[in-house]
Amino acid sequence: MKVALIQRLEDWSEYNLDELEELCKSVGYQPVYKLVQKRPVHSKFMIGPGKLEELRKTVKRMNIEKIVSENELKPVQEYNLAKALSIPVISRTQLILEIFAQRAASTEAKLQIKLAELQYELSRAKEKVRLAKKGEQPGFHGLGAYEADVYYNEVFRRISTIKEKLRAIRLRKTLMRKKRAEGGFPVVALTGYTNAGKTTLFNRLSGESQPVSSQLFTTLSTTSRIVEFKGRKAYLSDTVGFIKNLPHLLVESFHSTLSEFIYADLLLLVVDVSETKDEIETKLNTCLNVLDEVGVRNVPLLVVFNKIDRSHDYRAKIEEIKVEHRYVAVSATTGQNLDELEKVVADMMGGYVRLKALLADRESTYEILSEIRKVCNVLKIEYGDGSFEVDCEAPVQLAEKIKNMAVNFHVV
Ligand SMILES: Nc1nc2c(ncn2[C@@H]2O[C@H](COP(=O)(O)OP(=O)(O)OP(=O)(O)O)[C@@H](O)[C@H]2O)c(=O)[nH]1
Ligand SMILES: [Mg+2]
Repeated sequence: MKVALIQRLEDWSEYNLDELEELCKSVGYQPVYKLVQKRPVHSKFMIGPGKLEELRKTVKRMNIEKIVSENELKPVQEYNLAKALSIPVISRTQLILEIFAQRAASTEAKLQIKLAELQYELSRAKEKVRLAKKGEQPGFHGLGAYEADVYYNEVFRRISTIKEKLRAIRLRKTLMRKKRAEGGFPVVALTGYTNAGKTTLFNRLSGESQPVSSQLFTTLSTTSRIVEFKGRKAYLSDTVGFIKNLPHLLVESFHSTLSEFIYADLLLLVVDVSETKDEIETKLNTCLNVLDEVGVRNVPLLVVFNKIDRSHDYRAKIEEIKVEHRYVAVSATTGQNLDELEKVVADMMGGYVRLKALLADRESTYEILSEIRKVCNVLKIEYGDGSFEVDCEAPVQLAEKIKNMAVNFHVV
């Protein structure tokens, strides 16, 4: 489907149609025309009437079937534009919702999208109802004034139902998280801007083959695998990425996915270092801000500059950005510097203690020895004089268990 992109700029706003173009391609649209106008908002059409006329002619000439606006549109502006151009008009928010709706696979992701869509609808329903009552926008969705009220209430009721279902899923997830914590492995979470290479890195480290692509928002739901970092096992998880100006209602609906990071022992914030310095900086800050917004504040964070194979001057760019966090620079595709990454992750992820213990040769000892072999980074297990000498790095919970059984125990 051929689409035209429009953006109205204020003095303070930034041109963003290149990213909008990528988003359009992600949903399968073919952007064929871009219109940018610097002017104050026009109450009826958002853009000025002159530009609108220009756009109308272009739409006809190029057989454009849809308009995508970088700016948020009021219902009345959306209505007037669509009427003047005789094709549908959507905003960046709706476009992102379309991508998510197209890709959502898990029940939770589907419910979250439905919730975001309904909340978007609700935020606009009030104005639509008002317009319908005033007779200014007669019969939107084919509804009269009375039906408009009914419609508003119906949206509201459906939102409550979905929230209820999501609560149930979240409860189940909390229980699963608890169980996992009892397993004792630290949780390492991949995060970062969409398309930074999170899944490529996840696949590299875990030996998985989750879908990867240059389209935005390839990953929408979370995957976790046990991965070893220099002998230390951890749950590594990969999830949905960030984007600037993420519609607030999407932040809200995805709150549960993003807030999982609160429970992580370490965050790997993946950044595409092959882009321009300004781009890198904006995206890095966007991610840090969203993390802060969803309440992730006290989790250790490692910045992973990715795609160094595509940038010869990445060192200079990193230098200029002045990153406040510890960082490593890697290529998930070629594997360059991943060894260093693994070392730093093992060092930063916490949750492990190095211990030496002496375990008497009893029936119960064999059970714990097999657990140690499975879970710990074993440096030495030796038998002599009726007991086992153990030197290992163990998750804290297991270390506690070993301590309770040991004849002799100390943390190194
Ligand atoms: N050259 C190069 N390309 C990479 C590297 N890592 C990832 N890519 C490419 O970057 C694109 C995005 O990779 P993904 O792993 O899907 O990125 P993501 O962060 O998971 O993206 P979303 O799930 O869409 O948010 C793909 O085309 C990858 O092949 C790298 O180290 N070098
Ligand atoms: Mg991904």
